[in-house]
Amino acid sequence: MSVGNSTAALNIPNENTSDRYMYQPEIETLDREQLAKLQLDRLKKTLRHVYANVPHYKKSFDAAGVTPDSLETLADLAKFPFSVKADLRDNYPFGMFAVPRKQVSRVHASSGTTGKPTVVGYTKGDIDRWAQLMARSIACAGGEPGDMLHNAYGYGLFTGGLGAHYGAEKLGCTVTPMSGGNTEKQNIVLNDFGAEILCSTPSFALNLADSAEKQGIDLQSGPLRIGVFGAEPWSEAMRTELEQRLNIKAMDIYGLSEIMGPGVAVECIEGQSGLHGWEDHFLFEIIDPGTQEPLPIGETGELVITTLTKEALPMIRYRTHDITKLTTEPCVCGRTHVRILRVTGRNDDMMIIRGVNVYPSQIESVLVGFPNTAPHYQLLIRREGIMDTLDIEVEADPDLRPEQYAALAAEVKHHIKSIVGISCNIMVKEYGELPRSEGKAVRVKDLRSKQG
Ligand code: DLL
Repeated sequence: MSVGNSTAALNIPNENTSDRYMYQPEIETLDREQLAKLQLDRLKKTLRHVYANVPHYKKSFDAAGVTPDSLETLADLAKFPFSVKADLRDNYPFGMFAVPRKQVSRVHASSGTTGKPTVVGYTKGDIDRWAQLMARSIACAGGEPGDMLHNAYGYGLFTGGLGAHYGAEKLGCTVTPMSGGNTEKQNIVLNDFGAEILCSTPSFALNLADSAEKQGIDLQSGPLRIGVFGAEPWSEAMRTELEQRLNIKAMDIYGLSEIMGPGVAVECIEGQSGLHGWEDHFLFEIIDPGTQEPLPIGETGELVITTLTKEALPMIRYRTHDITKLTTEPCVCGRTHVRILRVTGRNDDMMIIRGVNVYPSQIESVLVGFPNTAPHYQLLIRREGIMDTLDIEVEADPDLRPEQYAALAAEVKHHIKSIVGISCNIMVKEYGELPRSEGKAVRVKDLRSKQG
């Protein structure tokens, strides 16, 4: 690993990058052919590792008629079976681990909505590589050694808190391990400690911005300069809102516990246009979720990820259910790693309203920044006969009078119809009436099952 911050040390052709920091420049700018060679080598090792050590993979490879030797090129990966969240549940808690439990130095878990959690594990080496990737991600998002970093991702079984924490320390930041919740106290600490970077979900960052105004804390003119926001879908409209409200650059970071946690992909501060997926550690594919066939670069579909360096919990062709597309177009920052465009949502979060497919983030793009509304909303799905209906609760600006709500509702309804293409009912709420996010926001309330 080498760390450099001069153009000469980085050897990056793009002048825009001359004054900024890259954590592992020699890897981040590796030529794509060499990157593919590295991936092939690591993929072969990973396939051998899982086939020898995880009964689930032995069984599923055998059933598909493949062995690790069936892979000669990266394209051969398409012959291998997918893995899904249910595989982790079926092998609960540690059955998917590829090393003896005693070699696992940490576990995390995602709570899920029902039943048992999904458990993930890391060897000491996995933890170290994760910290490196998070350090790389924070640097890519514009963070630098010495920065004061306020970490409001939840600590505990959720990967956000500890994942960001280890990475930030590795980069050389000063970390405040706040975890989620306690909005007012967070603002006091954020302000008094002079945080320069805020790590949180975008919805919680908005909650902090709102609360700061009420507390009389001026975050706008403080040293805060970057937000590293992820763990939930968010829109460009929300980015603009957060950038203006906090006077920062708001950067998108992506990850999932099954693959590692935060730091699988992140936007670069130079481009803010798609998240660099760290291809020396992960292999990204896009598939058609219906036919399950791989799609060419540039087409929209479901993101599938294979880990290339994980020891405790390698995942082969893991179906994320996240919908996005990839691009290998050169990026202004000089990094060569593939960019994953903003994840619009999960295909299991997609709503079908009177036959039209819609993601919550599409609705968010209309609501956030809409004149006279506050950027707080909730979507309620109900069933009328065989039709699903959507009610949108959105808050009015604090200075709007209740007699103006009906006109606002009509206006929002019209815009949702013309931009997203669905008919819905708009319920304008008073400012502060809707619940505020303490971590991952709950945007959709599905009331269909309760209706019987
Ligand atoms: O949310 C890990 C994480 C922590 C990522 C902190 C970024 C920052 P899980 O709880 O397992 O892990 O949830 C993973 O959250 O499959 C996506 O559906 C969603 N998600 C995560 N990041 C983004 C993002 C963490 N930037 C699931 N945009 C993923 C959209 C995201 N969705």
